Amino acid sequence: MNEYLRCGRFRLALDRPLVMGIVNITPDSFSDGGRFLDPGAAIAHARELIDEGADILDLGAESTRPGAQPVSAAEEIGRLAPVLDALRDAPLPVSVDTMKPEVMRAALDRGAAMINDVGALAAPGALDAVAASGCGVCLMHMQGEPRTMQAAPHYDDVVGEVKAFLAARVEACERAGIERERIVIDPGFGFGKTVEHNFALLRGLPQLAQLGLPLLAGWSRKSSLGKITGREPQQRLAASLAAALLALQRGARILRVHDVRETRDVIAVWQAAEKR
Ligand code: HH2
Repeated sequence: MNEYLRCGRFRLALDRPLVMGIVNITPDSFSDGGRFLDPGAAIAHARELIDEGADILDLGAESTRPGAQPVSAAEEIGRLAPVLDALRDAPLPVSVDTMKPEVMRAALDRGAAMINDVGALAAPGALDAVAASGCGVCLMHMQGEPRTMQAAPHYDDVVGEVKAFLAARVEACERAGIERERIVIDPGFGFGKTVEHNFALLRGLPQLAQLGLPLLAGWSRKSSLGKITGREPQQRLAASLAAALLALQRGARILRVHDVRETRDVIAVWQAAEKR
């Protein structure tokens, strides 16, 4: 694996796990919808996550929760723009969680250093939008699309299929001129997956790590954790931290989370145990 991840003007060392803090500028995200739709609230939350020790911020302006309704590119850009402008000189890379090439280009023009695409740059023009800049990119696996993905997810071999998909998308990136040192891969916990699929993928992280790229894990407050604990999204912190630790132990190198400070403590314990 590369020793660092290149995200625009940033180079993030990969010798210790990184925390990606989530800022959802949406009315309908599954765990914090509406809390940060106002730009001032989103900017304040972003600054709080930086103070808590985030290594990357991930701004999302369209919810991808199961059943979410799509948002237009103009609406997404309108939500992102004031927050990106306020974070232009932030001391860390700002990522934008979007599937739309138009939004990617607008975000990169406004200083975003990374694109996080739950569609793995499959939309026409997405590979080119990312290739044209020096930004980092997260390629995530999803079966289906958010509106319907949890209806009846099916795999014969979930780990093998997700691994083959990610390998193919990495190859497509490289063909388009996106260097490996800019790429992160993510199995997409909760995206067209049952509870069993998600835990099979958690156990299978070492196989995905064989692709030789940094692995991102996004378990924070997800519904599989709700199903096994019986808790609502706001009460899933302990379960999220347990999942984060299990993901670290199996090779995840970037944790995408709502609760940055608490996740940093998990990493500190893991590092002490691993002597890293
Ligand atoms: N999960 C969510 C959104 N984006 N991106 C990556 N790479 N990996 C993930 O696991 C992932 C993601 C869903 O979480 P959240 O942003 O909190 O919710 P919503 O999509 O409802 O805004």
